[in-house]
Order: sequence, then C-alpha cells, then structure tokens
Amino acid sequence: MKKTCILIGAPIDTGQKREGCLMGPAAFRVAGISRTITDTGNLAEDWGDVALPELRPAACLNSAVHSLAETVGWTKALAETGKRAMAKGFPIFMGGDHSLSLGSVAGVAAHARDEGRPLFVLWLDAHSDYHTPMTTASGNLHGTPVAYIAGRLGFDAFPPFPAPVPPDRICLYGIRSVDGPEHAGLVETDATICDMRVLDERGIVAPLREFLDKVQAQNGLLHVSLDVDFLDPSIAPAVGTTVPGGITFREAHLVMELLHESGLVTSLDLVELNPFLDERGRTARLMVDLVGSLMGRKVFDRPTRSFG
Ligand code: HAR
Ligand code: MN
Ligand code: MN
Ligand code: MN
Repeated sequence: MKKTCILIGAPIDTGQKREGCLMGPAAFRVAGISRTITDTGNLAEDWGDVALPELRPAACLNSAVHSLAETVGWTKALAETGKRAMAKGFPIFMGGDHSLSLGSVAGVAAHARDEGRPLFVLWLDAHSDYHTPMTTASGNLHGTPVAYIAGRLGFDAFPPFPAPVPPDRICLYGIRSVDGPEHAGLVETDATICDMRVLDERGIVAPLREFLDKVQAQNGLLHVSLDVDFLDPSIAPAVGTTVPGGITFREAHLVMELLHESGLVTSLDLVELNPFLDERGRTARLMVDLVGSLMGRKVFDRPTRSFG
C-alpha cells in the first residue's frame, strides 16, 4: 500500500549541549531522503522546518536542567504539527536531538487517542531516555522523552502528555547505557527491555517479532524512534553520544525490513544526527538508506511472513 510520507524538519539542539544537531534536517534532505522514498513507490511531501514559537518562561527545581523554555516550546509546536501530519499520512520527524520526541510522540498520541486506537512505541537507541527533568544529572532533556510518553511524574513544566502510553506498549531496543534513576524507574514498569544482553543471546529477529505481534494483535499504531546512536559508532560516527557495541549495518537493515514487512509502522523519528561530526555524509546517508529499507526497498521480492 502506497504511503504519503510527510517530512517534518525539527532543527533542535537544545536537548543537549553539543552544537550541530540543528543541521540534521538539512543533511537528511541533502542525503536524498525524498528521492529515496519516492524510489520505493511511495510519496514524499516536505512540510519544511517547524519554527520555534515565542518562548514562555518555564522553571524546574532541578538546577541542572537547561533550555527548558525552548524544549517546552518545541514540544508544543511539534505536537501540533505531528497531530496534523498523522491525519494526512506517515510523518517522518527529522531532527534535531532526541528531545524532539517529547513533541512528535505527543502529536502522534493525540491522534491515536482520537482514532480510539492504542499507540505502541519502539525506541531504537543506545539509551533508555527514561529520565525526568527531576532525575537527570546532565540536565539534557534529550534523555527524557520515554518517561514523558509513559506518563512518568516530573514534567510539570510541560503540557500534560495526551493519553500516556502504558509501558507494556513500549519496547526499548538496542539499549546499552542506562543511568541509575532510569533503571530504578524502568524496573517498576512492564516495558519490554531488549537491551544488548537480550539481543546478543536471542538475536535481533525474535524479540522484535514478539513486540510486533503484540501491536498487530491489538490493532495498534506503531511509532518508531530511531536514534543514530542505536547504530555502532564505527558505521555511524555523526552523533554526540556514541556508545560502543551497537547494532551493525546488516542488523539495522534487517530491523527496518522486518518493520516494513509488518506493515505496522505509522510514524518515525530520525534523531541525534550531528552532521558537523560526520565523515563525508556517511551517517546521514546510512540513516536515509535505513528509511529506504523501512519503506520497502529490497534486493529481491519474496513472499514474506505475514503478521496476524
Ligand atoms: N542518560 C544520559 C543523560 O541523561 C545520556 C542520555 C543521552 N541520550 C541520548 N539520546 N543521546 O538517547 O545525560
Ligand atoms: Mn545550542
Ligand atoms: Mn535517544
Ligand atoms: Mn541515544
């Protein structure tokens, strides 16, 4: 089935302290994201970059937190654009650092609520991003979106998350860096944790299929959030927070191909690309190639396992 992909640029770098992520949307465009999508027989519509609205003062008891007003502003703007895009097609949010998901998933969740369908979230990342503004030691709000999405307390400065996603509909996949307070929070939930220990032992396919089967069984919408640092730094150097031991080139493509075959994915974030750290565009190109696999590019067409 043909999809209309809606490209939404989110040039955000205030969710962390290293500059450069704000060039991400431009790099995805230069790397040919539109063309890659249309080459798979789907449609691409570029809505341009979202603008940061006028800021309102915002405060937080944790003095480590920085750029709170900007992050709240982006969250509101992206939630509004994301909800509108969900009504029109398949939004692809091009970051920007991972704080963009505070807004993108809020918009997607509002749409899911209005449709009366459960939202599932697949978090492809080295990090669990389960801090709240109250628990983060770095003060970098890109480490918080999963907690916001799950309805964890501590986000008083933000709009209430529309229809929080129960943790049993969230899968953290590829994680290998989890801080103490994130761990303490996560063990209290029934989120699906496919950390590297699990993926090394079981392989990447079975745990992913189990989660996709759940989405299918409940007729859910599925949001995929792809952080560059999910990938091994040797193939994806353009990110400020590399963690060794990541997903390989071949594993990453297989994950995307399985997601395509499931037919379940309804929205996507591409985050944490810092083009200033890239080597001749290779990370941007790899991320775009992964979008190609997600949209159905393959070497050879064969009957695929159906879901449900
Ligand atoms: N957990 C650490 C912190 O809060 C590192 C978070 C890094 N997050 C990302 N996104 N790069 O996954 O500071
Ligand atoms: Mn900056
Ligand atoms: Mn992340
Ligand atoms: Mn990460």
